[in-house]
Amino acid sequence: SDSYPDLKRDSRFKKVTKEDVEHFRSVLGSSEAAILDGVTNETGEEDFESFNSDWMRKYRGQCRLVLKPETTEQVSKVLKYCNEQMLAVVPQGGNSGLVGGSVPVFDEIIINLSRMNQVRSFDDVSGVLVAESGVILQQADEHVAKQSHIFPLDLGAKGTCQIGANVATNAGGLRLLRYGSMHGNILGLECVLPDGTIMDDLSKLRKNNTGYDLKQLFIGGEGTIGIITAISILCPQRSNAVNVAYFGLESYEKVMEAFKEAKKQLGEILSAFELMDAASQSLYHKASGAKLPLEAEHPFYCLIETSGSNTEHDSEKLNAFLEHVMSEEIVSDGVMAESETQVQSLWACREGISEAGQHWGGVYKYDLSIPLPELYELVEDARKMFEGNGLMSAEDESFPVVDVVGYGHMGDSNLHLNVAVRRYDKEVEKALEPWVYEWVAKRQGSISAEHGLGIAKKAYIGYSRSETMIKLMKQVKGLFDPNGIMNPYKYI
Ligand code: FAD
Ligand code: 2HG
Ligand code: ZN
Repeated sequence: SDSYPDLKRDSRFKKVTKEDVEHFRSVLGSSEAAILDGVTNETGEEDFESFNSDWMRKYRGQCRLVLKPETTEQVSKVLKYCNEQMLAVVPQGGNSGLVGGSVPVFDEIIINLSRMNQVRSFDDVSGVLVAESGVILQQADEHVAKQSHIFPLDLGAKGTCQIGANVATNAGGLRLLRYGSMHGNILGLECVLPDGTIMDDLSKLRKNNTGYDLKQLFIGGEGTIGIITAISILCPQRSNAVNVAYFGLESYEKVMEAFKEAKKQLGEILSAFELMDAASQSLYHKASGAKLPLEAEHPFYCLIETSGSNTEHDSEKLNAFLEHVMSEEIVSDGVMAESETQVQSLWACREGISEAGQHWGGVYKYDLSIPLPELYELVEDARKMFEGNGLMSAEDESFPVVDVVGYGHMGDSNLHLNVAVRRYDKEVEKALEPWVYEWVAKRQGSISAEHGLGIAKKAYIGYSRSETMIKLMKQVKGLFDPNGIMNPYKYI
């Protein structure tokens, strides 16, 4: 593949033939909704573009066959055949992943889950939702909202990403601080193994200590050991009192103090604590044209959300907190949303940064776990590095890097470092990698907090996992997928 000069197609994998396509038609039917076929007919490259190319337009495969099963049985038949025929596959959800994991590297068959989009059941007493993998995150949330519940995950790509893929990536998002990770909220999974076996573990139980918890291997497995076809997930009660505030602060030390105070004073109602630096807000402003909430510029901003069951009780707490952080000069300025529209526009200042990153042409994205006291130093060090090596200029277009921005899920010690560039550039890549990973490893952080490894970070897993751990992972991979057909060339 042109995109991957260092990789070679694995010759053990068969190339898709006419007979294979015939077989898939016999399983899935011949409708265009079920099969996008460029093997036996003239379907043009452009029809494959949205499947072959990732959200950042950074990774591109050359698949000529997209299969869209509608049932678990179909997934099972398709995988069993692929496994017998040595046809490599890539599971694909909404294709919003940020590490190149959801697109093929060469000619792997894409198994796209978007047609498996039925809610199977929702119980408003226990809060357990059972739904198929292809349900869009936002639709899952709207479904349970009708019965006063909330999906325990929220992220900027909610309009396109799918819940099965959210599990496959162990997505973190904006409210992990409150609701915890997929590893805790998933009660059961239905998965199809490469040999076609349907692993029906769609438990609705909160507690079930009966041996190894195998479903956990699929959570964050990034489609390398099987395909998740349905999930069972615990949805909490939806809070009827939601407040959002946006603050400007003078230093990162003050942000840490504000976080401490928020935990102390808002405790059980705190549902998000997000960090944005000045550069991230100015980039968001430039890219979207939206007005920023505060008049003056501050070096840092944070967004705090509270969700509780009693409006009066929450307001009292929030007011006490605001008074405290203002009078102690922990925050310099702030606004509180007074309508649903304002809630949305404050959140947009945070959620919109990811897309704004590409405003100048391209972006290098790093998603890191770093101990809180050192979290922002990485952004400062990256800026110094680019100033020192002469690769960065805000004005001069002959320099590749425009700006370095930092933001993220402060409440989870998760920094997003985005390097906005005018074009993708080898010099910039050489300066950043492995520099970023070494920086993070030195502080016992993680080189991927929530986006996964995919292909983007595959060479760097050793910065966060020991040789023993990697060896065990490879053994697990070999056990579930002895032929290696599941999402090959990626991290494992
Ligand atoms: P895809 O991108 O299609 O797939 C992701 C991976 O999962 C691939 O490796 C794929 O092979 C595998 N996969 C997909 N479906 C299945 C399945 N059914 N079974 C097995 N494997 C499967 N991520 C966060 O964690 N937190 C955030 O806050 C966040 N915000 C984002 C904001 C924006 C604007 C964007 C573009 C992305 C963001 N992401 C975030 C990353 C991304 O949205 C998540 O990783 C999401 O979970 C991917 O869902 P998807 O349906 O797009 O999956
Ligand atoms: C977010 O929190 C996402 O906005 C995306 O995880 C981060 O684009 C990024 O780097
Ligand atoms: Zn994030």
